[in-house]
Amino acid sequence: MRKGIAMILALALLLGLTGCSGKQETEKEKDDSSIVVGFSQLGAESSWRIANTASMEQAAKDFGYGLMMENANQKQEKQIDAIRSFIAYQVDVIVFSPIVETGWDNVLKEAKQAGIPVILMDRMINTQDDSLYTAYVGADFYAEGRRAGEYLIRKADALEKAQMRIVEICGTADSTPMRDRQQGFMDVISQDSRFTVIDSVDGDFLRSKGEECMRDLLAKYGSDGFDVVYSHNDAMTLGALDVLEKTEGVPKDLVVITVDGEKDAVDALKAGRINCVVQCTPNLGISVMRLVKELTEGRGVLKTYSPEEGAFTDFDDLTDPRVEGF
Ligand code: GYE
Repeated sequence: MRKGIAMILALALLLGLTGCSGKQETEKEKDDSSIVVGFSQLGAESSWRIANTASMEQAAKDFGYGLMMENANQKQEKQIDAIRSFIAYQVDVIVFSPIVETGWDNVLKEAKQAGIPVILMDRMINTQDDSLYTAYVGADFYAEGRRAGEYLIRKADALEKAQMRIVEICGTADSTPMRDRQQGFMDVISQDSRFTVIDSVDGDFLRSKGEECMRDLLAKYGSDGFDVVYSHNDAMTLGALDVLEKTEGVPKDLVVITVDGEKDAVDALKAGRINCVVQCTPNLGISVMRLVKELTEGRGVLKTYSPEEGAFTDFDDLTDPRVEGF
């Protein structure tokens, strides 16, 4: 009899325990998987962007979060629509990569009224009201521009050039990386009388536009009309190189400076087709999801988070295995 009672108790305990731990597990799973992040990606214009999207998807998976992703194909209106749909869906956190800096206040006020925190990923916005976003995760583009300028000074010294004419192929107008990569670069080189930017053209971060810009620049200035190409991303640089390398009379020591660090650009650096690759990492997913976690757990977050970055140049030992692209 006592044995029977003991067995029943043991069984009850066992069931209770399994029941209990089973319940805890489902609750934990539900906790994570019930968090939904609305992510408005701006487009698919470059390898950088594609790697960035993949990083967000992977990180959401790793954290067990649901990811509602909308790709805006380079259209601000589409991003605004996506953000509105995330608000209607009552996602836990909105993440977006603003294609341009201006024009977000209204939709972000709606998000704020709905009590949904907003993380700006990759690019910044221009607003008088900083309370419209909770945090920014992305590169310090101004520092990237400065790195490009500092490289150029070192290169001009090494080549013993008295004058260098620069053409600049810019990223999307009114976007943070375009503005700050330009500003950082100018702040460094404008102190030095050897350098003149003879033209700045809009390449919209697209490879096809990079090609087009280079064709126009060559037509306008001739094949030996400039000494430096400073291009705001690898996609445009690779497009420009396609044209340059088919053109007769381009000086052998033309200096090519690019930003991002995708594999094709780093390979082109190793092959001597590019001189300097300023790095910009697309792998922001983990940092973003960490912030989502902190926010959904009610913890405060830092307003700005920028990853450590550097540059690969033709002054480096390019056989070092750490010299690799994404
Ligand atoms: O450099 C470019 C992309 O915003 C940092 O956008 C990003 C830029 C990147 O299209 O390749």
